[in-house]
Amino acid sequence: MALLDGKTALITGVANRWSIATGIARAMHAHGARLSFTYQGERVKDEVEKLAAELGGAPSWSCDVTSDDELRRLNDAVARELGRLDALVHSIAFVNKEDLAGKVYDTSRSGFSLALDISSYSLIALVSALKETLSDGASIMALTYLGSGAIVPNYNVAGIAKAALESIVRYLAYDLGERGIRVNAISAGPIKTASSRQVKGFSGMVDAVAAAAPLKRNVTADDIGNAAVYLASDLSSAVTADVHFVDAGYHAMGMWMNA
Ligand code: 0WD
Repeated sequence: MALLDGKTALITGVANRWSIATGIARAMHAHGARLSFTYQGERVKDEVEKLAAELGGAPSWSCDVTSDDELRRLNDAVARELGRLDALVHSIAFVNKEDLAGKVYDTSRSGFSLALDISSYSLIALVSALKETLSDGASIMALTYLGSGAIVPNYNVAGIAKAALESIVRYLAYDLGERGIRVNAISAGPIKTASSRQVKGFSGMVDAVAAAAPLKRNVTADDIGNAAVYLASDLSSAVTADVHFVDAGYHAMGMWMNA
């Protein structure tokens, strides 16, 4: 069943084929959505254009979320090419590598600002730029992680940025609710990607989740893609301001034993 027939979607944060955004794009395409992409500069342009060509010849545009000019141009391009936007996927984060190890109290002022600008404020910036092009009833989703509300060693300022992001999701859901626009977060379990590998000890986190989670496995970008289809579709028509865990149930564990 194609759940997204007739819907348009803009997907941010594809860096390569392992990106969570790539799994989301594939699932949305399989469900009939008309896709479009942004990429962060020339470094990832080719990868994104290759994926866009595979998924229905989707248009893609350069958009560094720290640039208000690029965000403005993005809205013009989306309005011109797609007319209106029914789904927006925020799958962007950045933290200096030295801030993904050691002590949070060693985080520099500039490292903190950069992390929160790119990983949290960017959702506000994107929504602000695209608000006229988002259709009434559209669905917005952002990728988050358990480290927002609980201590995950070495996740550090990335967790602080995710706490801000989840709060932004709730306030945007309130602001946009009068237009029937829904805003949610997907809290994904750990997946090996270019970004996550920057977290010190990440492989150990992946192994710990598979051992402890109720489903006894890790999640994949395809698992996240399926949840994203649900959130973009009319099946989730009354779901907003929520953090939806797609982590094989790991978030619900209070204690586990090796027995
Ligand atoms: O375990 C994981 N991989 C999890 C990731 C668990 C739970 C949540 N997440 C989140 C991340 O925090 C992020 O919000 O999912 C989102 C996507 O992350 P990903 O798929 O794990 O990582 P990756 O494939 O690296 O994509 C993130 C991309 C960047 O990739 P690179 O590797 O090039 O830094 O975010 C984009 C960029 O493409 N990005 C930007 N886009 C626009 N403007 C910017 C920017 N300034 N900075 C980074």
